[in-house]
Amino acid sequence: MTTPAPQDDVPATQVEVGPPKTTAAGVPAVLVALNRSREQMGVVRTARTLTRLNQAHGFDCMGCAWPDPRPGDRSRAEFCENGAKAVAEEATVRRVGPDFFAAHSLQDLATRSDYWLGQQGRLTHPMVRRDGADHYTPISWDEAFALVASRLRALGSPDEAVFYTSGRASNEAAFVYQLFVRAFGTNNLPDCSNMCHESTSVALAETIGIGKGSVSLDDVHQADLVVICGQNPGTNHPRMLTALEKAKQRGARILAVNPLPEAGLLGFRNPQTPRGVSGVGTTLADLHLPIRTNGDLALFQAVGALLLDADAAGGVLDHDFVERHTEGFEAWRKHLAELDWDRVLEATGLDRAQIEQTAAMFAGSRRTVICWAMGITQHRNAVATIKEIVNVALAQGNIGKPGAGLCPVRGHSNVQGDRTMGIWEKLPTHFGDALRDEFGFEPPRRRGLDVVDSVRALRDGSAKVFVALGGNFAAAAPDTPVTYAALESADLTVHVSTKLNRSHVTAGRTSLILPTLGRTEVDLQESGPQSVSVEDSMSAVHLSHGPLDPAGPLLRSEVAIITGLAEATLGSAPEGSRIDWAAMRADYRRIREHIAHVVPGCEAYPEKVEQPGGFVLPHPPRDSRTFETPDGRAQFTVSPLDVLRVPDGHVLLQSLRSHDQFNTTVYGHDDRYRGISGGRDVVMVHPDDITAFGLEAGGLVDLVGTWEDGSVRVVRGFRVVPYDTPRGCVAAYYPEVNPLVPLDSTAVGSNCPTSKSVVIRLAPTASADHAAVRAFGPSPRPVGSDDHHKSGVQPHHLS
Ligand SMILES: Nc1nc2c(c(=O)[nH]1)N[C@H]1C(S)=C(S)[C@@H](COP(=O)(O)OP(=O)(O)OC[C@H]3O[C@@H](n4cnc5c(=O)[nH]c(N)nc54)[C@H](O)[C@@H]3O)O[C@H]1N2
Ligand SMILES: Nc1nc2c(c(=O)[nH]1)N[C@H]1C(S)=C(S)[C@@H](COP(=O)(O)OP(=O)(O)OC[C@H]3O[C@@H](n4cnc5c(=O)[nH]c(N)nc54)[C@H](O)[C@@H]3O)O[C@H]1N2
Ligand SMILES: [Mo]
Repeated sequence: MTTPAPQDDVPATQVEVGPPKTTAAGVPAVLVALNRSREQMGVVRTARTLTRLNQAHGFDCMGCAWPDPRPGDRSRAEFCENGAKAVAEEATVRRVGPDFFAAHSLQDLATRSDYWLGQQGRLTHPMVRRDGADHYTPISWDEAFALVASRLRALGSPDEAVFYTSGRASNEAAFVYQLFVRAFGTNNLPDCSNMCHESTSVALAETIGIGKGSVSLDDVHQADLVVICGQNPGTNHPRMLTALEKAKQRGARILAVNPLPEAGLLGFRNPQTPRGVSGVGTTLADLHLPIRTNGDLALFQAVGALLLDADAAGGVLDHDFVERHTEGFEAWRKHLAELDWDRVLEATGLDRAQIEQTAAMFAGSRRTVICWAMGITQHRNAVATIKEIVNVALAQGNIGKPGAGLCPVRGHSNVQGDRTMGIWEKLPTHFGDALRDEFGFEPPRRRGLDVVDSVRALRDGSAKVFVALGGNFAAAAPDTPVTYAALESADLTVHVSTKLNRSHVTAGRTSLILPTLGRTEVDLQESGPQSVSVEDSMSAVHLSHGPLDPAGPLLRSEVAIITGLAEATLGSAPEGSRIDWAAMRADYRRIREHIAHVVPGCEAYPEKVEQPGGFVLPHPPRDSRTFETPDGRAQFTVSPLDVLRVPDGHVLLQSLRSHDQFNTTVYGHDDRYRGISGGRDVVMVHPDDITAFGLEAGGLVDLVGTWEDGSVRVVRGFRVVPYDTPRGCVAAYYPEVNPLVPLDSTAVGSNCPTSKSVVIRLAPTASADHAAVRAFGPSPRPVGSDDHHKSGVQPHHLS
């Protein structure tokens, strides 16, 4: 049976709406950060923690993957409001131990909101839910390891187990995890990347021969033009604003491509400069294109076409680069010569003048950096869109030179490192060979399951065990009721976690919670305190050392837990192999030595990573304009232009992050920059659409998703907020609307769920008839949450 719907326990406050902000950060950001830190940690712990955040001898922020400046260039407070919140969540003094689980049955926990679960504090004891029991009860580490081992060994095939990773895991943890999983015999290594930048990895590998961005922080500072597409840096990568401010002060122009006028794109008050503190901000975007959701493929084709036209007079494209380093230019040129402008305007919702102005900005720049994030990657046409971005960059030679390049901005602080370390359902041949040579076993070569395929396999019973190294699979994955049911049908679920979350209460028949150290904590092993290494969005790798005492005496590090599971499952030295789990656990340098032998670009890894500030991994296009594609050239590609049309009466929903959350961890109920506070069950709609659909600002609506196979999905009781979003495009928060994202709706080529383009309609909530709505399927929306939302939405004017 599927877990009942969680109750939304937001206090009975009203959702309040004020004008959205036009600048990000400033002093309020610092105050919010310090208050949140003091609430969770107290004054002393706050000081100890925040002064070590992102410093050369401190720990790496577990917030986003934006890079740190070089050691000498760092400020004394090298963190942001949201980094401080992330730290406070982990370094909190609140605790969840056996008493807590004795007091709360699974049934009870399942009715709590994600916010409530997260606010209970750090997990302190290994806990087990025995076959079908009502409660989690304590279990010893040895018994927990033995239990997992016996279930894994009893499977008909190693492919009946799935091993998920979230992007906070360190390089050392990720490396031993993939080693364990492959020594066990499967490549079922789905990770959060599959829902995040997978489209980027696929598109870039195909076109430039490596799935990572090609810029350094200096390149951003030195650019003539920085383009920011489908990204909300003010909330999700606040330290990026400092880099943008620097670029701006050197004369760069900034182009923001986003359906929403996000505060962090428009302006920035740097709280670390006297100017910013006194309220003087830097205007960031010179041009904001309020693009229709999903219109970016068309936009970049149009920009390409205009650049080709303008180049007729010479000087716009870099023909020398194109000739020396690329393939496919002619086909691309021919394709764009036939561009259908009517469809471009329909897809983008922009007018031709706006697109011409955009193309002129590209044409006038010798050094362009193009940044993107989830607004680009989570669409059906995401891979094609990113390839089109690459076309435009290649045509102007904007790769492998100072001040220019491709800049996918990663999410989780070590998501890029985890992939470098081999967390991937597709094992590259050279990586498999290197594992074999280093450790003396033959790894499986079959392709494993990604996130979407893992949900299917669990749902269909072909996978029976689910292990997660961090993250919150239940809440992060699409099609919530399907995902819940998939996890609950597993024979065993195992979660290596720091905090309680939805995945623990959508438990398999037997379920384990294994509490682990976070990055803020001292990790003491046999050889002494350990550090771990992480890779940021710009391929810089460095060490991180936690300063705080662990949240409890029983906690174990991720490396200790994984090696413990591996020993119990495979024996201390798996037959015929040269794997020494105990030695790696005792001294993580041993893991780094293996990394040096196995992972490309990591020669002399232990030494290089110990240098102050670490080192930067090789990136052939960035370093030497070398493209490791089959023909050794960067590839222009041709993608058909597509227009996402929605049926009459429908709108396109994007699911995004509020300013007060980290993915599925909800910090609070305020989205300060967007002027929305007191609740998260809101849907942002253009005022004319509110009128056109006969709705009321502040009224309650159900979001009803319709998918091409005829299935219908519903979440209920969302408050309508008038917002400056393009007509026909609405926005609501993730994970609340994940039930609307169909499991089968994924990006072509990357299988990334289409979380930014979901076709829905808005239906006024019929307060009486909950049963009828719920008949569409188990919805995780609370029944009766309507009373939490009194009216009180004041429409605000569009800028
Ligand atoms: N504080 C905080 N920091 C975080 C996170 C967090 O939750 N909280 N999450 C981390 C993770 S894992 C990630 S992946 C990143 C996410 O960072 P972002 O990608 O910035 O996150 P989203 O909130 O999903 O925002 C997507 C942006 O894309 C825009 N958008 C939506 N659809 C389209 C479209 O079709 N075209 C264009 N051009 N724009 C579009 C939206 O309006 C929004 O501004 O942040 C990381 N950092
Ligand atoms: N609709 C919709 N769905 C989305 C998205 C979207 O934009 N819209 N975004 C997608 C994206 S970009 C991503 S990255 C995924 C995120 O998916 P996940 O990475 O799976 O989710 P998180 O919310 O980041 O995971 C939070 C949990 O991680 C655990 N944790 C925190 N720190 C540590 C640690 O140091 N070690 C361990 N072992 N555990 C730790 C805590 O228990 C916490 O509850 O969601 C995806 N889902
Ligand atoms: Mo992400």
